[in-house]
Amino acid sequence: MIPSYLTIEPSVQAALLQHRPVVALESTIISHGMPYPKNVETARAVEQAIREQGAVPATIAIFGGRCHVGLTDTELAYFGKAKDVWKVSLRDMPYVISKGLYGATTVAATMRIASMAGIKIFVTGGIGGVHRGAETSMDISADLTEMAATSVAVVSAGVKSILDIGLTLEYLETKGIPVVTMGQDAFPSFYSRKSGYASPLRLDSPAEIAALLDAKWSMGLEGSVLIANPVAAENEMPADEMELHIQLALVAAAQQSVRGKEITPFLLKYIADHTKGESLETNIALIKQNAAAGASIAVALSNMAS
Ligand code: PSU
Ligand code: MN
Repeated sequence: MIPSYLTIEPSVQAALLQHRPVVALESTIISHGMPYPKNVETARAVEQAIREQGAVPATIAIFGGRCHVGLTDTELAYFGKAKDVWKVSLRDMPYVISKGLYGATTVAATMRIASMAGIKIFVTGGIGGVHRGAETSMDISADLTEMAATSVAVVSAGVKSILDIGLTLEYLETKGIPVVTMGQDAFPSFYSRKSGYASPLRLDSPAEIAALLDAKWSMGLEGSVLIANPVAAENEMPADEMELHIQLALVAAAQQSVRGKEITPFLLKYIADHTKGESLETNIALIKQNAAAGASIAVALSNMAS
């Protein structure tokens, strides 16, 4: 029985019923993460990259008082253009659902809705985490607490250095969330293949990652696994150049008293605007690479079950 607050698109529902691989995608990246029309082009290309690996994409968003798992092309295009879309983390879900508003789901909200639908693998660009200065601001993303609770694996290009990467890794350890980097020892920092931190774990193949997920969940260890997929060398941006833009973005955020849920979108937009779109190209490349990686893991996981 599908609950009344959930709408599952027919191709996604068919795949789930037949235990075929499905990959969830977030919608904040479409409505708040990239400018139109690149956002819609990217969302379509990401879905295509998942299909090419033999999995079914399910972009997740909220509208009409329901959580939608899998969007039609028209719905996806609407999210790309609309100005009145809420950024929805867990806290905002009941409000946006009860008011029938349009909501783009963050990592936390997307994971929870994916879990309601029975999807185990979720692909994004970068997760939220412990912010720089969190020791006084207490700004820790609900993405991390959600990852502690919900058994959906997250594929990302690591953690963006707008956050405190060291504290984010500590928090993930405290919450018992395995952090695995694909194919290298260094933990990546989204735009760059390195972060200055070693990855707590390394695995090199989708089959090994699927085996880790199966081991975790079959032991009843609830919660996520953070799978870091480093951006390809030809698409990476120099870490020291990014650090300069991040420092300037943080100063601007402080001067303009940006707070709460607005901070992450503000920092991301500032950096995109001040790197002349170069960071946007890296962003698009890495999300497609993550989609292919996540789909291969979903395929390997569904092969284990059969
Ligand atoms: N980090 C990125 N790109 C993103 C986000 C974070 O590099 O698009 C978005 C994701 O939707 C993530 C959310 O779940 O921001 C985290 O927001 P907050 O820090 O307010 O929890
Ligand atoms: Mn926050």
